Amino acid sequence: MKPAERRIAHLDMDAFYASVELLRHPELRGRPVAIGGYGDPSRRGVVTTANYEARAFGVRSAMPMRRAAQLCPQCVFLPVDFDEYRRLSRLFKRAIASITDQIEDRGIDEVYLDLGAVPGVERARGLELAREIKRRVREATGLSCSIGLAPNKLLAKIASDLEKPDGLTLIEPQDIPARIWPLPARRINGIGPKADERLARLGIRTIGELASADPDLLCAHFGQRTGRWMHEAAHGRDERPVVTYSEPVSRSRETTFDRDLHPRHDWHELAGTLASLCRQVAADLRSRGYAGRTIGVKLRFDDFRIVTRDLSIAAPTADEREIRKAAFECLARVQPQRRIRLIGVRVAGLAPRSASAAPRDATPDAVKPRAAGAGASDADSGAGFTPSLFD
Ligand code: TTP
Ligand code: MG
Ligand code: MG
Repeated sequence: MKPAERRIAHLDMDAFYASVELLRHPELRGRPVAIGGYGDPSRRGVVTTANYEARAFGVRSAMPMRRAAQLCPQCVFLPVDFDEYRRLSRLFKRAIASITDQIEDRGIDEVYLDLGAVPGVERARGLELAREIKRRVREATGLSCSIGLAPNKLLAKIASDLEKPDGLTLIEPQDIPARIWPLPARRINGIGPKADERLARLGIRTIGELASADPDLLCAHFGQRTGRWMHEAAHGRDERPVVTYSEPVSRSRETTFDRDLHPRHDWHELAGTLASLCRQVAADLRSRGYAGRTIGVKLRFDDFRIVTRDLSIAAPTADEREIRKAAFECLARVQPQRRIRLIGVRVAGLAPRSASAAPRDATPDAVKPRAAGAGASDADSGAGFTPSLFD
């Protein structure tokens, strides 16, 4: 099929963690709400997300909680509850799976769908089907989402963000000049802050400016591959297929301490936290049916410097004790010169566990566990999932 004929949707839940919290705290509806850390802005941690009421005050993902409280003193802060977000994530993906199995899982709150072969897609250029998907998601979860419809993933992803929350946006090739070109270059998934800055230095700020830039200039600055890709992307061209299955790369958990810990004097607290993170990662792996060979530890010091150490063991494991043993070996290889602000554990080199050890709650085929939780590596989400991902 020619790319122009495809009908791709990108679906992204609205203010996901915050909306899930509002399901069980309906009394907070209409008030500004931010989710992060312990839910206490006087303690440390960053905002994972905020509802749209809080965003109106400038509260944003990845902002220190304290800063959020300054911007919006009446904001209600709630702690993160990944298990609950994962549960709702499974629910909304299952609701979509009742319509199509052509689902690419892109993280806890978003998916790409290839709607090309779904009955009814021809009606209203796919809008009717997209409305039905939104209806089913809401029915299954009580939550709203935004959908972008386009001939490819690149445009669908940009489109889903254009009318948030509860948006539904169709972008056809002829809409590109009017709707895509005025947007900042950063809206292209894959152009991060660094590339954006380098583009700005070339005088390129919008996607339209990128589209009209000389491809040779782009190649000279960013290399052949990236330069050519930027040129194509700015013209809304993208032929990547919807990939319905992929394995997770790693699982990780990390936590920021309330106060910076002294590596010797606060050893008990440090070791206790590391052990608890190992327990969480092990449980996470087991519930998803994965085991990993490479176990790593990450420390962030009070000067924000990060060190990581990892080691690989002979066979993949999801065993808490084995993970803990390796994690403490990694920790012993760090010579901390400063106080410790954050500690994290990661298990990588994942493989599905043997059939005998398979999880009871296997996810439906179309929604394999990849990136279905916090901390999954997910370059496409653009989210970073800072609270639980190694950078
Ligand atoms: P997003 O889809 O980026 O954001 P969102 O769903 O909260 O809001 P929007 O309506 O703009 O889509 O991320 C999904 C969830 O991932 C979000 O609810 C919380 C989490 N997250 C983090 O933990 N850290 C981050 O830096 C970001 C951006 C998101
Ligand atoms: Mg979202
Ligand atoms: Mg998202």
